[in-house]
Amino acid sequence: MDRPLNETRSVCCYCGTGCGVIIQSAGDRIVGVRGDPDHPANFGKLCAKGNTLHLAAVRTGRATVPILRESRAVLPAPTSWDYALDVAAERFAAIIREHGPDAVAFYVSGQLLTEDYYVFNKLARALVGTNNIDSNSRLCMSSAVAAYKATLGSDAVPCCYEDIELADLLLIAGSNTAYAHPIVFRRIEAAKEKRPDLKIVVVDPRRTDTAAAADLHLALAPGADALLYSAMLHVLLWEGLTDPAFIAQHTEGFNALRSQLAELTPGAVAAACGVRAEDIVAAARMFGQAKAPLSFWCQGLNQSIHGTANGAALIHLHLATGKIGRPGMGPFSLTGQPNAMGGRETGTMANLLPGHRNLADPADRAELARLWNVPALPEKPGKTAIELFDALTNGDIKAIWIACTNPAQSLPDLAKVKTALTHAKFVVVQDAWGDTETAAFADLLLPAATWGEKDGTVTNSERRISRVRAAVPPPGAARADWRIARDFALRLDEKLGAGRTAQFAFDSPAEVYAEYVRTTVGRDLDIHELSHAVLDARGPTQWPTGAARLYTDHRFAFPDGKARFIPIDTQLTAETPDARHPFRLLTGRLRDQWHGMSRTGRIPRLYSHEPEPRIEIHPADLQRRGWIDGQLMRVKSRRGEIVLPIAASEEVRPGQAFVAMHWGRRSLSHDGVNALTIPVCDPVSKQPELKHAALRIEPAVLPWRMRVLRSPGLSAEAHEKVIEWRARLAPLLEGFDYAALTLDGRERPLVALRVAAAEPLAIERIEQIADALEMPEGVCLTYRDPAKRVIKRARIDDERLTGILLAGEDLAGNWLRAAMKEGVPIDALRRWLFAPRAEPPVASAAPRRVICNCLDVSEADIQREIAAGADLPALQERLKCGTSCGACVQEIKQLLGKR
Ligand SMILES: Nc1nc2c(c(=O)[nH]1)N[C@H]1C(S)=C(S)[C@@H](COP(=O)(O)OP(=O)(O)OC[C@H]3O[C@@H](n4cnc5c(=O)[nH]c(N)nc54)[C@H](O)[C@@H]3O)O[C@H]1N2
Ligand SMILES: Nc1nc2c(c(=O)[nH]1)N[C@H]1C(S)=C(S)[C@@H](COP(=O)(O)OP(=O)(O)OC[C@H]3O[C@@H](n4cnc5c(=O)[nH]c(N)nc54)[C@H](O)[C@@H]3O)O[C@H]1N2
Ligand code: SF4
Ligand SMILES: [Mo]
Repeated sequence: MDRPLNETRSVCCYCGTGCGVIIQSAGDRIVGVRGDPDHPANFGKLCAKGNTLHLAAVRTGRATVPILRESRAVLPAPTSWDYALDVAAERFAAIIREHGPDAVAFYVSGQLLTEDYYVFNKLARALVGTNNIDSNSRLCMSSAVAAYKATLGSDAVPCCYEDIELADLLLIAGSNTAYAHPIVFRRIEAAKEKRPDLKIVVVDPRRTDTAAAADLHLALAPGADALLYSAMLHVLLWEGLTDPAFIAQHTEGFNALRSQLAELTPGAVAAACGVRAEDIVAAARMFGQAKAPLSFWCQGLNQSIHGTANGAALIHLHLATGKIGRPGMGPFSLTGQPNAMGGRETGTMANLLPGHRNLADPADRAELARLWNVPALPEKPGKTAIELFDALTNGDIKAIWIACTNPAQSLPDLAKVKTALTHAKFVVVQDAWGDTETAAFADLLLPAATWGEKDGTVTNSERRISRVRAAVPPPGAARADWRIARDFALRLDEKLGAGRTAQFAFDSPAEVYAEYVRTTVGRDLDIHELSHAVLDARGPTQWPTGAARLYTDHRFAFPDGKARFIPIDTQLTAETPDARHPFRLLTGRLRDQWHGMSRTGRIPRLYSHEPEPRIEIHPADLQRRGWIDGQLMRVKSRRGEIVLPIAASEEVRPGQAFVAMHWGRRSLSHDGVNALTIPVCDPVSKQPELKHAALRIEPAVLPWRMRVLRSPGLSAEAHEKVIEWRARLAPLLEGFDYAALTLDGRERPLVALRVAAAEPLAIERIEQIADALEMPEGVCLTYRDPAKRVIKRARIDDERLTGILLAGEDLAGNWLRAAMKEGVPIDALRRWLFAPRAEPPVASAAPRRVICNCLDVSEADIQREIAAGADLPALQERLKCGTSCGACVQEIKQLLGKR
């Protein structure tokens, strides 16, 4: 009998949009999710990632017990929490005693809850006595933090989502909102539809879905943002579109900047910016003439060697025109992770302290020491992410505690990161999943509870604090992050004899929160009257309590109340392409995948929009060099080399190459794009330039091919089964010249492996893969051609094809994949199974690219209706595509545009 459904209000654990969700559970299982109609971030809408959250509630791959590797000579083995935490405390205490507190470090994450952050932060500073606590927000928001602090005096987003409806110009800079903040983008689309005179300017080197929706797209040269916005400001000045009274009354530093701007005319910078001078002038006029300009920015600006200047140059436009602090206007940094904001508020970065305090400020340190009831807090600056991993390599830091982030996939120059993790004396990894790239380096792997199992709070991009609630208990022995940090603190305190037990006497996340809010008293983010109970009663609330917008009186957060203009760095990128490395790499996100894919990578349907890893290059570059679509390429930077199939794309310009950040060691035989990226940072924000590098691209000669597909067909356990197969295959990718492991399908999910090699694979390796997929020779149809070294094998269950292995010749791979996903009866396929034919023998088996993921509508279906004369409403009526989350509407419009 079906158990009744419980419904629990919580928040989506992906992007900083912060959509409210309602989790549906039966017993201890999460079975569904829907948008929370009452949540002001999304009013019930969810994107494809949010809509499928419940499908990640699988067991395979979850970390469920602590796993300890007693020494590097022995294999890791399961252990108890008591023993695990004891060993961890002993190892940390020994290192602290011998080498001092700065010999250990904590590397945490924008995906932790506020309560988790607070305990980790207190543990590092008030117990260990080190400021070596940094967060993956260093890779993400730290340039935005630095830009806000340098210009407005505090790290506070002054705007709110409602401003989208009130703005008359949207300047979207270095943000692919359509993919990365889909529900914000829905709101932008709705505003534009309602008020077609709302102008949209997008600044992005690539013609993204976001750029395609713009009135003006400035496809700027990578790294040229600070230059571009400064040239726009030059035009504003020249054309009298600034507000001199506002500048005089409410700002400092304009005269110094003005002399720098004098030379930055549109004509002088157009070539470096890669855009026409007229377009710079047009964008400036649109900004200057707008009554309410609203600027969004994200990683295209932040992940740069001058990310701080990029953000500041954008904020300057608002300050020089006085267009800030009123409805519909202002500089709005979109937060990446669900609680990067909470990390900033609780001061969980090397240079910050809780309650928007600064480590460098002695008064701030003293005040916090008082609140924490400790004599003093450490003064020496802590190491930021990149520095921290360098210090592991050179031995300055010997032990690291990594929580809720996967640095062996997400940091730049991974060869270096892996050396660092190997050099470290003791690596603790606290993760919800046990099979991440970083977990492979763990001496101690601690199983963490995750979305749907945790209780606490998060803050979204518009400073809105929401309650996160548990719907089910965590699996096995997994525990909430705040609790793991607390339990470790108590044990470490014992080993160090520090006498700080009272400081960690929290019994619930509500208690942690109660203490945290006391650190905000009198600060710009004062929320001292909030508590879990108050938030439960009031619902999602903005800080400072209830304020929709900041700086409405035009008093900024510097002591004199005046905002600042700062000097602008106009270098483009750390690395400039040259004859040896002529291509410019750009990196970024896909619509339906999240970071290292530890969650989305287990959901077959989320692969359908971008089925496989690839490097996108402009068709003109392919033509010029005689490369063909799909060909495997060696992609090299000064730091590493990877192999990827090439894909022609008009989204990039000639000379550019785009690779998504998501594909790592569990999807590929190599580390993915961060094998190539450069660990050079912005000098102020210390954020690395993850977006850019110079590349060399050349054909990879790997003529031997293998394709393996396996599906459990239709069954209740089908999903769990494919991810189990995927988990068995992932460790086997190591050592292939090229291998890509992906999922696909919906009702009939499948796992797909593609291999390319210089030489035919040894038969034992082929058998190893077949065994992992339960396809040994005995249960399969087999075909062999020893002369050509071809082996083919098919598994058939219930009159359907459930497995196929094509080694040595894989022409039929595509249509067999389609046939398998659709469950085409084997009789229609049998005589073609082992035939080398690229075309499907049956019509329904054509490869299918899905555009609308919610309602499973393919590009072919849409093209067919378009050919029959359908417009957007007709498509939505007939196929229902784009009527659920709406993320594909932009792409459908592009297909309509090509008609
Ligand atoms: N689907 C999905 N959504 C996500 C995430 C995810 O993994 N998947 N992650 C979340 C997180 S943590 C973050 S930080 C955000 C990131 O959100 P975004 O920053 O919007 O996403 P990205 O694709 O990383 O980069 C945005 C754009 O910057 C452009 N760009 C590259 N170089 C430059 C440049 O020099 N100047 C300008 N102006 N633009 C440039 C790229 O072409 C890209 O289109 O997304 C969040 N949302
Ligand atoms: N080339 C390139 N590299 C990039 C970027 C880029 O644009 N280009 N973007 C950068 C940016 S902006 C970001 S934010 C980073 C993201 O990089 P990461 O932080 O490495 O990304 P995730 O894969 O989200 O890692 C989160 C980890 O936490 C685990 N986890 C999930 N929920 C929980 C939980 O509740 N508790 C615990 N303890 N663990 C949990 C997940 O399994 C996963 O392993 O990548 C950066 N790297
Ligand atoms: S936009 Fe999508 S990924 Fe972001 S919070 Fe909302 S549902 Fe989650
Ligand atoms: Mo991020």
